[in-house]
Amino acid sequence: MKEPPGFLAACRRQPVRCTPIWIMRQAGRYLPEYRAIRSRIPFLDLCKDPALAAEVTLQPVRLLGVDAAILFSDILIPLEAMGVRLRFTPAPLLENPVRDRKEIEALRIPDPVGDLSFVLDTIRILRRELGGTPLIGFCGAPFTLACYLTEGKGSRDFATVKKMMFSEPELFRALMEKLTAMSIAYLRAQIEAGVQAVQIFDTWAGILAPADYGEFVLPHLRALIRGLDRGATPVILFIKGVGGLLELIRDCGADVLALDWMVSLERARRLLGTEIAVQGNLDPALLLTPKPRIEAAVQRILEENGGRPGHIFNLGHGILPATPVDHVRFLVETVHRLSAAEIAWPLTKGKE
Ligand code: 1CP
Repeated sequence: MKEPPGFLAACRRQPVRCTPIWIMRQAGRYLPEYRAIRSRIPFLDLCKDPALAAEVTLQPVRLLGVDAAILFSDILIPLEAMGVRLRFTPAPLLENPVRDRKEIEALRIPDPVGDLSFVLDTIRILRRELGGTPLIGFCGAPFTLACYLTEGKGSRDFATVKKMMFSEPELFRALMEKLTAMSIAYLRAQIEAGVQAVQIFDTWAGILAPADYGEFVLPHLRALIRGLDRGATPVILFIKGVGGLLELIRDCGADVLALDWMVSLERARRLLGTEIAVQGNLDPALLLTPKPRIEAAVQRILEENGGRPGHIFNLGHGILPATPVDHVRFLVETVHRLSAAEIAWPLTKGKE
């Protein structure tokens, strides 16, 4: 589709001509082209139709000029293959939540090639269609999947999983180990099918105290990343509310840490050191504001990064459905323009 824009180079902390950008939830309801397809087909059916899933994955690449595509699917999709009855309304609803030993033991570990072939077929179509634009695969992290599995739906505090974690740690561990094994097989299959980076969404891990995160969750995340046997494929980790976990997370094995807007890029960089790249971290609500406000926010984030290699621009969480498409296009163009000027400046200066 176009020149390799430096997304993979930035994941590896190599120098780039300008800061690459993609957007969490970049395919979705704010795009009229997505809504047109969704009006004809339920969400789950869309995820299972490789031609259509590939089409909605490509929409933001074509319409916005982002520097990477993310596979169109959902973190909860593999849970269905584990035996969970799943519905989207569009919020997810799990009809048979998993809360006791019998229910955990009944969860099966899917064979991605047999049970999730529609995901792998979508990846193969996309690699043909995308040309030089890299494709990101993904999965939910074991803790975030456990949140939905035990609660049966979204929640503000996910008290069910916390209660299990604190009062029945052996049971919780059995669940986490099963989800880790499933995620390793699933991401390995995605990499084999052609994704060029993977993002692990541990969206809800930020609701834990750092000590509890370190004791109950981090060992499983490390095992997942270690188990990928991924060669050069970069791993990005996203946690909403990661600011309190930075020191714990820096050695988890991920190549890139995705940051939300509640932590400054400058502080995160200081605490993380130079061995890990960062992604982020615009507040998605800023895309609802006039363009000069968006431009100023981009400038501030680039300044906070201070020209360090290994920065991928993104939002701090998913794009809001009310976002004007024109503002997203402006964001992509602004990140490219301002970062190119900033990166070129020291290079030119050095030559004088
Ligand atoms: O009506 C519709 O079209 C369904 C809305 C929708 C969409 C577009 C859902 C239901 N999921 C998705 C796609 C999706 N979900 C993608 C691929 C698209 C892209 O990024 O461009 C990805 C990567 C996800 C990941 C996902 N799903 C996460 C982790 C990321 C995050 O935002 O924190 C989570 C927590 C989910 C669960 C989920 N699925 C759908 C919804 C509305 C939710 C959130 C539920 C909640 O608030 O708890």
